[in-house]
Amino acid sequence: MANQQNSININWYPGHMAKTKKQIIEDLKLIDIVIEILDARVPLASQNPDIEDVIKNKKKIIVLNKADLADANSTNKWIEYYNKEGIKAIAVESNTSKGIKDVIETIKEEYSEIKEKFIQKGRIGKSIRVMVVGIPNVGKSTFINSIAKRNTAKVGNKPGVTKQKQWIKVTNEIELMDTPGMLWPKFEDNELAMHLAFVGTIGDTAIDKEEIAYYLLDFLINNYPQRLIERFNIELNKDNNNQKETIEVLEEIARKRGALISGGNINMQKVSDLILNDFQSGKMGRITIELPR
Ligand SMILES: Nc1nc2c(ncn2[C@@H]2O[C@H](COP(=O)(O)OP(=O)(O)OP(=O)(O)O)[C@@H](O)[C@H]2O)c(=O)[nH]1
Ligand SMILES: [Mg+2]
Repeated sequence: MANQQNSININWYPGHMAKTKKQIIEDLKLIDIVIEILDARVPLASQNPDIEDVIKNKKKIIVLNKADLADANSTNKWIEYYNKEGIKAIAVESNTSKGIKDVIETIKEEYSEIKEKFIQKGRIGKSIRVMVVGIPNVGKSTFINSIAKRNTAKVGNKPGVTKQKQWIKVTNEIELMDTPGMLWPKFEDNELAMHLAFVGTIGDTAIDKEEIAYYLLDFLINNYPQRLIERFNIELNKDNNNQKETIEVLEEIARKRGALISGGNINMQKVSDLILNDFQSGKMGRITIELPR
């Protein structure tokens, strides 16, 4: 599917990017454990490739957030995959706090492994200091509010805004830096960029909405056909039993939902919005776009 996406070229304000990266590196000096938040539906696309470089020798825990929107089987496959790599990963629904307790337990477990080093440095009795990092829109602020049990981080914080650093007590042993490290996704891979567009992280200013909806529909036809059949009450096969073209399925959805313009033609914008909104709000059920490679 990547061949038609050569036009994707997204510029995430490089000035901000360098500044924020520098700030994160500076803040990390105070940190024991980094929590990297990924979107459970797109763990590859939502991972910033620079992260390893930035967090260097810190202990890392992966939170697969928005697990309520992802396919539970796929999320388990991801957790196994990360465990094999020696990284703890936890499925979390930050908006309902599901999985937050497991995160707290994991922080304690991970810390017990590095404790010895701190005892040697004379830092015994101090709190475990944690920082949250992730690309925009993965749910960093929602996660921080959930683990801190209060609304401390603004949901929808603007990038690059320097705030006074503040430590939030999570438990008697754990403190969290309230400034989440905002990293930017990389778009060297057009397929991954398209996946971020599916989940709404790259808006339609960067990629044409109709193109996003078309590729999403194509993905769903090939990977979750039953969900489409049920959600839109459509057939994916023609009378001769051959599979319909993606555009034919799009047209059928448009007709079923009345996304038409005068003369009975398809209202492409309306049907594209409809498909994207249904997917992003979870109305098609729990769907994962990427599996471990
Ligand atoms: N369904 C679902 N939605 C979530 C979850 N966590 C966060 N969200 C939603 O995702 C959107 C982005 O959440 P934020 O917490 O603002 O994300 P962020 O990473 O802080 O975003 P930036 O500050 O822009 O980098 C919001 O609409 C949240 O309500 C989750 O676990 N499940
Ligand atoms: Mg935020």
